[in-house]
Amino acid sequence: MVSFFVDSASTFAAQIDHLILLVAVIVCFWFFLTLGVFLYLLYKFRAENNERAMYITGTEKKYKRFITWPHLTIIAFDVIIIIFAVRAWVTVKQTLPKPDRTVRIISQQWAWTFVHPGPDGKLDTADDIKTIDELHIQKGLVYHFKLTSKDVLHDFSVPVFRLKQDAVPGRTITGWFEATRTGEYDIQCAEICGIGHGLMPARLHLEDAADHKAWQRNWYLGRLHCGFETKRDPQTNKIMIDPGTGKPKQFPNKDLKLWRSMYPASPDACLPAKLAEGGSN
Ligand SMILES: [Cu+2]
Repeated sequence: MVSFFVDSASTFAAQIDHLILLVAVIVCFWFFLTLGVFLYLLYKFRAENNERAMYITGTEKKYKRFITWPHLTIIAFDVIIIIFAVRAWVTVKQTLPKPDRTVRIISQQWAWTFVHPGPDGKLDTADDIKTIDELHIQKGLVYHFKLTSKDVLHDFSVPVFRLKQDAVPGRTITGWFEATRTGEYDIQCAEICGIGHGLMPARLHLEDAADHKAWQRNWYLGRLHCGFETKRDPQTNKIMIDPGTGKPKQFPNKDLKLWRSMYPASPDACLPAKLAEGGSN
């Protein structure tokens, strides 16, 4: 029922949805029953019937059942909810299935930085892909995330995954998810983290294997330019000039070698992305 309002895109989303539905059904049932009894009593003991209210001191045992039985019923239904809640908690927070990929998520006032494993599938290697406010996930793979904060408390919230996790400065929190569909969805910060809290959304791109690969490839193409880059003087912070030509000095782009090793069969990285992809521009 919840997925009628928000798409469900993780392996554990259904379990959370069932829990929400269970709570809603139990609460609605008792709410309407209580309301019905209340309205019935209002009608039955209305003024024109001229019934007098009874004065109950609380010392007579037989009247205590009106308190005891509702109490016991509430506890019984609480236990049912707790059983299902603990099961969901164990799945989402306490179980950590073996990961196919790991991503690093860094929160700060007021943006998300995502470090993805590059084409080698491993984090903390030379081909890692770093993005701001944009997370790319391959459908059908188990991901671990390593969540940190650079400044204050944030909360990594992905409604379609039914996942929320606080980010705590000084701690690296590991969690997991597995996407079950493709599409583009919201990521939010769910912890008031300062004046820009409302301006801290990000986009989640769920892709199949081919699209995910294409994104990695395009990301590198977009960065390589012509295989050369300018550099700033570390002392003056000015762009370094070639004294011979008077123009900015060109340094070989450090990503070029990496690109060639990863995509040996691809068109030359010096071409603009559209040309290399076979476009007309
Ligand atoms: Cu935040």
